[in-house]
Amino acid sequence: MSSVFKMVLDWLRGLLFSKELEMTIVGLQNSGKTSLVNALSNGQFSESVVPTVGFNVKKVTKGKVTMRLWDIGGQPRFRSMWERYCRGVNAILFIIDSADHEKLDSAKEELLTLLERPQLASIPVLVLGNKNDLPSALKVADLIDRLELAKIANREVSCYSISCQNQNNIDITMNWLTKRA
Ligand SMILES: Nc1nc2c(ncn2[C@@H]2O[C@H](COP(=O)(O)OP(=O)(O)OP(=O)(O)O)[C@@H](O)[C@H]2O)c(=O)[nH]1
Ligand SMILES: [Mg+2]
Repeated sequence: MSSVFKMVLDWLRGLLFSKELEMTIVGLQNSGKTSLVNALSNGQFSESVVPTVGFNVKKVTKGKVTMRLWDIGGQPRFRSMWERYCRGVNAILFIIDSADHEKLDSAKEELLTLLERPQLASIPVLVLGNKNDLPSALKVADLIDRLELAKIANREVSCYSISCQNQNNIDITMNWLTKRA
């Protein structure tokens, strides 16, 4: 009897305290969006991830918080979908390959264009400079400068330097996400 009571209590507790969040991950192709989902969900890394066609969605639970992570393809043909999948979410994650200097301007342009969309006003944004295990990766302060993140007004913007390959700063990324609850 007491175990049934405990089950009911746990169920009620779950109903009262659990939170569900929706997050969308965007960024240019090859930046590491799918790798980030893997790093957050099971800590696994692969060098041969298949490029995302369309989108994937994965549920990740941390404590009382369940996050539904929308991982959208980054190739040009999928970018027109980004805005639609970012509407109404608790946070937008924008991933950048911080070691791919040639693509930084293009990444910045895509980020600013997305954030100009009125439908996405005031949604918090986390910019992640991925691949910091590579020697040519930009430091976080340089990334903030280069992307002119300080100029973004009227929304919360954070920026971390991470590596999905060696799990660097995946813990603080997870903390940032769960704090949206
Ligand atoms: N060195 C290094 N390579 C990484 C890291 N994260 C991802 N990669 C590699 O970068 C490549 C692209 O990773 P994906 O996760 O498929 O990138 P994506 O942003 O999902 O790409 P699309 O689905 O095409 O938009 C893969 O070869 C990964 O192994 C990292 O932290 N360090
Ligand atoms: Mg992908």
